[in-house]
Amino acid sequence: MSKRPFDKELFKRSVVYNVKTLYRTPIEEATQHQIFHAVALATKDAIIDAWIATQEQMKKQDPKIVYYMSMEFLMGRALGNNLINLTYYDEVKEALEELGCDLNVIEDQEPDAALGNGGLGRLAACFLDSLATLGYAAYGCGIRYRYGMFKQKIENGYQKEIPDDWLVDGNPFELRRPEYAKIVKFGGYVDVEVDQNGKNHFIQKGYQAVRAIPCDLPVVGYGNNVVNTLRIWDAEAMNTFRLDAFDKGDYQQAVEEENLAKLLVEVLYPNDNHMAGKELRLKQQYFFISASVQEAIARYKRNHDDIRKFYEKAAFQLNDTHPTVAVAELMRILIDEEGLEWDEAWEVTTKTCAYTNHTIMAEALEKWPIELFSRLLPRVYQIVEEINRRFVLDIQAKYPGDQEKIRKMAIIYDGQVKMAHLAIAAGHSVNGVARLHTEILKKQELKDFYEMMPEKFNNKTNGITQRRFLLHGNPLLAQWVTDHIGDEWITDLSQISKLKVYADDEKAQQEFMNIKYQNKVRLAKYIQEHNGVTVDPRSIFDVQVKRLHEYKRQLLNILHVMYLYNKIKEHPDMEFYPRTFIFGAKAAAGYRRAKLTIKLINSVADVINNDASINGKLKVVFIEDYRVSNAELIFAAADVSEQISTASKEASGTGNMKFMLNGALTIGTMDGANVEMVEEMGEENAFIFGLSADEVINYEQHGGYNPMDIFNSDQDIRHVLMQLINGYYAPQDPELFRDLYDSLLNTNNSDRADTYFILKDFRSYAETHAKIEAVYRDEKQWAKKALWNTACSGKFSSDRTIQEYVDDIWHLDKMTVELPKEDEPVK
Ligand code: B1N
Repeated sequence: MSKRPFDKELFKRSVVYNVKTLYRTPIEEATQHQIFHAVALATKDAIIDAWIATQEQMKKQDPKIVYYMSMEFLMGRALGNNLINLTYYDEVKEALEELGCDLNVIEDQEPDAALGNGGLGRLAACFLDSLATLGYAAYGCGIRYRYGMFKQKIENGYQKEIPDDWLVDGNPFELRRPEYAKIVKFGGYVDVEVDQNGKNHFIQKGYQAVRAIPCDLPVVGYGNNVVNTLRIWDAEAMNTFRLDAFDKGDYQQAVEEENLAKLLVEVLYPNDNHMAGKELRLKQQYFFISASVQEAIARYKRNHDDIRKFYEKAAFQLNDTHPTVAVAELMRILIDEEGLEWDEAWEVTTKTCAYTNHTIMAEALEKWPIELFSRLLPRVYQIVEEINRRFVLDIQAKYPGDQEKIRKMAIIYDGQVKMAHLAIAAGHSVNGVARLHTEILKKQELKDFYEMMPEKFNNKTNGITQRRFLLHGNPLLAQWVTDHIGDEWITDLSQISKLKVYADDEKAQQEFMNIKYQNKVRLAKYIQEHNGVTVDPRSIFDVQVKRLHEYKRQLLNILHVMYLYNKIKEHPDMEFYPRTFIFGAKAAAGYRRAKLTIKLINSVADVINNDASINGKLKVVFIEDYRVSNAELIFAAADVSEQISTASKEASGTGNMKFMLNGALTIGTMDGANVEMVEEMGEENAFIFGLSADEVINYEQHGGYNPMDIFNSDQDIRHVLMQLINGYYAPQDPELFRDLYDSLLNTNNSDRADTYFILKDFRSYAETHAKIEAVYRDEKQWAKKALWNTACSGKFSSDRTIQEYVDDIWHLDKMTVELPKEDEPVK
């Protein structure tokens, strides 16, 4: 592969020129923000030839393309990542230094592209990185939300949501492509017209329409000239000319369509693992899916005649059920517009579509009322009805007379359209995201489907990109790794196991922990600047960063901190290794209990951080606005990674892998991908505690757990719980945390008390934390385990995950992209 040498002088000239033309300013007087835009444009120039060359290669080679369909892409910042993958990062850093600029400061000017909530959206972003790096042709298909995930401010300990106006200053990497606009229709009714041959044609009439405009973002592969595309759709009104007061009917319609277009792409729903069931959400889903499916078909038809072979050149991966309307939309286009018979269309659809399940949480299951679904998507609904009718026939053929099976498996039942059932019936593959999760799907949640169609089910354990989460996020460790084993780990993380020989090497251990220390200093500085809290980088950095959800059990963590504080107060002279507990989490705006947990963490932090009597042994920090960009700093600086979900509830987790890669030790339950991490590193190199998934499921199904027994018998726990309702952390309002107390002990609502087994797991958690302290005191032992964790993280690259998707589900062809010689003009 030919790589173009980096032309430093050209790049510098380009930055200076961009500052001048964009802002009419000499670089010496430009703000850091202006320089960011200038550098981003210069970087886009460096990308563009490879982007074009990739498209050329696709035309020439005609590879099969995967369309990764997702409501969320949590990309984070692009500049640093693009420079890393162009392999120009160090050179650009140097070039900018010569211009008197610091690349880190410039990177900090870029707003995160936060078009996602948490793990599901970030996974999509990691997958795009891996697809480009492995040389597979891929489109990410999503929505260009005007406002992404809200910004979080903490005021008086409470979360406040601020709109994320990420596009105010424009997006320098974006390419708007109105020439590929598509029209998407909502509502109205379906007319049947019979042609001369007696064939029925179904025509949607009286609808509202919007224009979908693709906005393309480059996805740069690592050092291979491949640049794929993240295509996010913006919405525009069809026809503003119709805003013509003379024609009353049209005027009304035009205003409504204008409002619809604006509203459709206004904002990302800020719920993780939860379905709000709002009409606008279904509209968003159909909007980007219809546009994406139309585009995929248009692209295919540009150089193929036989639409019956569409699946040979396209794969649709549905990122959870959110894009599932794609199966019906594909059927609609194949039948109504391409003229296929039902059976032909069905074969194409099933061979094209595949579904990934990301959760078993009941509240996340997508179900739409028939009334809403059929009103919004009348023709698509007819098709879903027919898919359901045929699927129910299949069930009956397989299980004659078994009404129960139909009740449990039908796509339409009880007045609702069940999107997971649709996705399973209409795709050729159903996968979970970690081995344990897939087994739970097969044995519990999707048991009936597994029994009927076992061949569809498979596992694809999640992964993360080492390019963002080590090479970019932890440059010191990345360099150290390269110094010891070479740089192949950047594109083949299995190589990182070569570090294992250094686990017992004292020099290596010291260097490793020294890098950790420097990263802790970097994070301490960030915390000082952003929180005004001083933390000691020599203390144990114990970190839980992820969305706030009851099943993730941030409450267990903070209750344990309260317990430790009580111990220190009771025994001021006891041995205690200084610890800093770091939290970062956004709560869904409407999730009251989650927001109250944030308030509790901050209230506990206030009391503990201001108690001079404990000599700084304990600190608690809540990092405001946890997001991809500050996550990179946090993972690099962690000693301990908290992965403490109620076993069976966390489908996989991916933060767990980012910590492991960066040499943090995990305290966790046997849940999600933790199970496979422990398999790689060995149980003696992690801190595992708590109920197993089987035990949790057993309690859920057969009862037998009463948190009151623990409350009555364990006085430390009782002490901590009483502090939730006696004003210890809220003297002005002793009742403030009553709801959290009730959630653990009272069965006054439909839920069992302590739904997430926090009290049940508390003792085991506290004992395991005591072990952490003991091991940390032994510096060599800790260093060895930390280094070992990094060395064992090879499996958890998203490169490995993507290769498995390719081998088992998508069957894509690899591309090699050569750039034209520098003096050759690019087409
Ligand atoms: O998907 C991640 C997993 O690693 C996590 O364990 C899992 O919790 C997460 C509805 C979701 N599952 N479901 C969602 C997000 C948004 C929404 O509106 C559900 N997120 C996950 C990647 O596999």
